[in-house]
Amino acid sequence: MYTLGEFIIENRDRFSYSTEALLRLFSSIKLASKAIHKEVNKAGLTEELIGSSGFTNIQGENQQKLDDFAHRAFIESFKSRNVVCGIASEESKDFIVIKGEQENFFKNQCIVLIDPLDGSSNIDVNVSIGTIFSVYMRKSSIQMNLTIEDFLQKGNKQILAGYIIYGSSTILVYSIGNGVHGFTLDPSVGTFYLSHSNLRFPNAERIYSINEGNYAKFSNGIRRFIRYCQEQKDNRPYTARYIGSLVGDFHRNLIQGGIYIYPKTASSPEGKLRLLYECNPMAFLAEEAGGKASNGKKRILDIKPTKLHQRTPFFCGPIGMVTKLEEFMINYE
Ligand code: AHM
Ligand code: MG
Repeated sequence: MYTLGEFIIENRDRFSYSTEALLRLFSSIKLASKAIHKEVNKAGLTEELIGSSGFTNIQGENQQKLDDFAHRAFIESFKSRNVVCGIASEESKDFIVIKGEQENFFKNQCIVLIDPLDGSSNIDVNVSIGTIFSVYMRKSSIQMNLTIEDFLQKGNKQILAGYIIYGSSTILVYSIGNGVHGFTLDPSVGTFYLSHSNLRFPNAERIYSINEGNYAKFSNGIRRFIRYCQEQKDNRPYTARYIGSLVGDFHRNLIQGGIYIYPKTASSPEGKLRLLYECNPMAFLAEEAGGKASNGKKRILDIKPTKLHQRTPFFCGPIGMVTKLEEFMINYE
């Protein structure tokens, strides 16, 4: 019974910043995720938790009540721990500045990018949803105001990334650059325990995950890759699995061996998923787990962002599968 807190302290050596900062970050993340776990698990019981909040977010998407709850839970949790100076969230047009009580080198130096509740169209139907988070050190001097450039850093500058999946159990998966580790919440005591040590994509290539309903809108290269997935290989084609929740699809593919595919389409010419708080953290985890993440031409972690809510095509999974998909895109576009 190895708790997340104990694990962080014993495995902090790859975290080049302060252990205190790391513990404060996780204190915020654990608290908000437990509050969301509690709400998600009773969502079917009360009208106050399911359905639309009545607002539209910056993406033009209908905000769900739990999207709003999760956004506020994380903001409040980070605000009170003197470690974060700015947050950008899927649910907020602009970044949010947090003024620390005492600003010194390791306090209030972290920038958080977060999708508080991803896959929220699955809330009302009791299917897995998740939180995706990503942390950087601020670039600007602590004497200056935060600027947008503090948030528009390449993914390869992340110091911490992870997700929480609210599924048949609630699991927190993270990396600080020393592998990918998963912790399952025991709700009876409110503690995360180590359950998935050093997660790696298995050698098996088994699954492809894509919204195939968009087939007619895909490029030739993507269509050819889908047909390749459906061909017999070692007596069976790849299995298709897609639940429309990036965290859920990624988590399954990480454990069972599969590729997640969200290409650009005729109606989403830049892709659907957001680079900063969906793709970059997942790409960081994928690489730490021995996999690969690409926009079809370039490593996701090397893309220089230009906008907070920038979108990108996203292909992520075992190296062999992602490389094969890139070849199809080059050869058949
Ligand atoms: P969201 O942030 O509004 O929930 O959208 C992101 C989600 C991802 O979790 C998921 O993989 C994708 O959108 C599903 O999109 P689609 O319904 O077009 O397949
Ligand atoms: Mg999202």
